[in-house]
Amino acid sequence: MNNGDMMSNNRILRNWVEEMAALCLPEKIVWIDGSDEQRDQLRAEACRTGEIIELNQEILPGCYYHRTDPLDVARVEDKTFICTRREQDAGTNNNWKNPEEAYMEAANFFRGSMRGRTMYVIPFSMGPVGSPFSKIGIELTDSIYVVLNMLIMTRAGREVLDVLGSSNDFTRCLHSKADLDPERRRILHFPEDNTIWSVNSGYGGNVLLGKKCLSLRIASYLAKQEGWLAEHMLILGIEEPNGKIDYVAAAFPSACGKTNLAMLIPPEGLKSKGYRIWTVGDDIAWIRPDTDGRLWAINPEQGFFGVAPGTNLKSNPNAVKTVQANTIFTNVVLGKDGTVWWEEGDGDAPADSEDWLGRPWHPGKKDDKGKEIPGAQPNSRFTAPIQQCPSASHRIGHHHGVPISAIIFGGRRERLAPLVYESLSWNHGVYLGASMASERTAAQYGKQGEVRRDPFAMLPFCGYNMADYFKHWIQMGRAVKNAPKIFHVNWFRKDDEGKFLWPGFGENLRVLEWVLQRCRGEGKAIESPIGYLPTPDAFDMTGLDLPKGSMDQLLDVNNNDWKDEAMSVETFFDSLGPRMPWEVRNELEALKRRLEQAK
Ligand code: GTP
Ligand code: SPV
Ligand code: MN
Repeated sequence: MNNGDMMSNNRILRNWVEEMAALCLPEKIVWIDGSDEQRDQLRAEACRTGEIIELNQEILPGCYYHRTDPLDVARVEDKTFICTRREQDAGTNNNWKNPEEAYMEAANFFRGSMRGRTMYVIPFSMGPVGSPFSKIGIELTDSIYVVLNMLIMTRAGREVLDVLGSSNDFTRCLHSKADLDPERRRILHFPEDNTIWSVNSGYGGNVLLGKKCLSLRIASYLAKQEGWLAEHMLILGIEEPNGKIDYVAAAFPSACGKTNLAMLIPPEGLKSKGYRIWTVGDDIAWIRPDTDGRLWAINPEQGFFGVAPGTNLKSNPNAVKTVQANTIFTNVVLGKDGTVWWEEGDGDAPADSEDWLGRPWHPGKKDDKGKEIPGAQPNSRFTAPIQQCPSASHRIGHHHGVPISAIIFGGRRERLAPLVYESLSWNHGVYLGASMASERTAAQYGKQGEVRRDPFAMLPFCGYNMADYFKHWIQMGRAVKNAPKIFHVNWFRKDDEGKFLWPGFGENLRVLEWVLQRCRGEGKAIESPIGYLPTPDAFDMTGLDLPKGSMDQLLDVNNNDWKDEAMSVETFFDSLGPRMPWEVRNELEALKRRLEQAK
């Protein structure tokens, strides 16, 4: 069976689907049309096979549950490759494979991998269908879970094929779960062929190929050539009492607060000023210079794939409201009553439940060594439509996106980085992005808590040489007349007892308020060696009492620590190879000089 005849007469597309089917040998091929009927059929079929579990439809209408393989719970950076003809084009930031060798090896893993299964053909648009900002991809997959997620995360179905017409301009995305063998797992990108191959995984970023693979790795490569930016950034609008909305874009590494900031609720003390927050995106921004000399951004996605643990009515009420319907929950606790739960969620865990591994579980359950067993996998997630978010912006579907007033970089730093500071210039702002670092979280494999450099939060996502990417950012600054100001934030600084100094979440609006003041040429600041720092009285603290001395600690810049930091940044820049742009090096030298002078 193949319903392709009814869907598209694009010969190039049809031939490619046939060719990939000849490799993977599915029993049948089904094209995804985007209809509710087809989605309902797929849900029913996946429930029959146990691929997903229907949740309590009275409490959670349209919601389903999925468990991944226990060894398949996050992106796999060591199995992710950029396959360019020349190794230096991938850069030291990427694992590299020769394209021919990569295709050949993976073809062995794909050969016959869909035997007895269905191959689904998902036509999807990243960005509003038909917008000049948007890109089309076609994902072939043997996973209904992937299809159902892609239907939430992207605009998928027949209308995308109508826009594609007979064109060759689409990203070829091939995915097979195969047998989920971690050793034979490969996430391969061929930017020179506009192609992605992913095999032996069934988890999020590895397999929802429109997300990190297309919208960041492939898109960043295209953006460099076409003169725009594909970034790991949230986009949010801040509406002021006078009705004016300013939009900011912010890059934080995985699991460092993008989803939370994107849908923050103004804290009590600031509410009376009449602020409203509008969510445009929580993970990815495509940014283009426009004729007005400003940068404009769209969110290419139309859903959230958000971290579940820690999401509750206090930390992120908008997220809690978003996931009440039409949501897929992955690797959380499953109650016998068909509800879900996760660590630091709302209320008590269901008394009778199973953990993410399917074992009987109750809160406080301990292992042999007396250690508490978490019920939800730390990187467990929800997939939910952005339109269900109470703060969803009415501009999400706009073909032209929103104008960006400020760009913010940030990371998870227990020490060193102050709550917020402002760059001295665009190039200095590029330096702030280039020198970003953060403590590792559950979204990555590897030792958690360890500080690693993660420039622009793009280390795992830049589809080409990072040094060339820095240069591209420098050039973008020259290309726009009214470039946004660039800031750095750190919500995660701790005191000597290891407690967070800043309450974070909704309170972060106080910092954003200062950021916007600075963009208008207002806001109190002093010049420090690392950039403009707010004065301790610069924030509106109505309704928030910080312990005495906290603000000083939050804004402290320790010269010796920063000198060490500069040395560590230098080592990192050296590791990126000979293409490091002189402008970024220059910013590092200037920082060292300023630190020296300040003593
Ligand atoms: P990805 O989806 O992996 O790209 O992550 P993300 O950047 O969207 O991270 P998310 O907003 O899901 O936050 C991840 C974790 O950071 C959660 O455990 C949050 O509770 C925590 N977090 C978010 N914002 C803050 C904050 O302002 N302060 C503190 N202390 N923790 C925060
Ligand atoms: C991230 O890790 O930055 C995510 C989750 O947003 S995933 O889609 O799995 O990459
Ligand atoms: Mn992310």
